Amino acid sequence: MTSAPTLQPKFLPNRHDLGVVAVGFSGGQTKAGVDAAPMALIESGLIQQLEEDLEFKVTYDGQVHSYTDIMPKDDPEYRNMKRPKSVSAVTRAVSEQVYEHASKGKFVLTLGGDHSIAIGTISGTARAIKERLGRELAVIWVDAHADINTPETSESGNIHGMPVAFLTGLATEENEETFGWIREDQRISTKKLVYIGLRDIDRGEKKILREHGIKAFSMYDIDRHGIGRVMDMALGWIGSDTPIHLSFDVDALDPMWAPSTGTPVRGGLTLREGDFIAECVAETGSLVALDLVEVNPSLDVHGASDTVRAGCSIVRCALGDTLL
Ligand SMILES: [Mn+2]
Repeated sequence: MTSAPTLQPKFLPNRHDLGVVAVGFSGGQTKAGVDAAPMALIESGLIQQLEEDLEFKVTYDGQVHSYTDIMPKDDPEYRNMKRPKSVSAVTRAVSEQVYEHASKGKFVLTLGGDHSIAIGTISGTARAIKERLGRELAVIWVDAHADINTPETSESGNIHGMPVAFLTGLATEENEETFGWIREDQRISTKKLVYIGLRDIDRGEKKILREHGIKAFSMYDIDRHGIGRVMDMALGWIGSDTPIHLSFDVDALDPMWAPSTGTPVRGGLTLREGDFIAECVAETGSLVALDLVEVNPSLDVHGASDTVRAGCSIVRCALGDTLL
């Protein structure tokens, strides 16, 4: 049983206003099906639960965007990136969609899609928060992977492994058509970024994390300290006066709980640890935006409904649902 949260958000004028963006995009990686996630989440009743149980006033245009009209016909590999123009065009459009809600002071929920779309969501939130409040945005990235490869360090060339590099300016581009559209006010600082749940990091990424002193809590830290202590440390690092964007990759959960995802890695978060992370971030009152990405209902069809349910639960927890 769910009930409406009573907490007043610190950085949003009205706790009831929620903008939803449904991004049916899979071009940041090679497996089909992740574009069907928004519909699967919505069909399982997610938006209805947010409206009826959590008393949100939801602004949603009623469509899962596929961006076919802006997809370039010709999109060869460039700097080792696969489909660079497509991902750039889509994330640029997503950035505008998210900004549209965030600039009006709404909480923004984005349902993906693969994790490349976070280039759009976080750039949109960062820009709106800077304009509206003159503050920097913090990002909590919950994931099995760090997604911080530059085009040059990436082994696969899949852009869903690079969003954090573009968002922090570790990877840059001049050309508008290939992420050159990302401006300074749309970026985040490596000092305001915190990872939770990491367990599959590429060699180049390890070097980047170390060299830039990026705060990261791997599964080792969760085993050592417990998820409660890890959340205290993660939120302590960000501080209580900074708006937070939570980008939640469902592959952070152990495949036992969320098997239907493109790059599952064993040894992950339990279902409760995933919900607990979202609950703790919600309790701060600082959360202004949430992404839920990488649910792929076509992979491990037997586990698809479990994965969708886990995703819905994380969203409800981040939006203030509590057990009691
Ligand atoms: Mn990811």
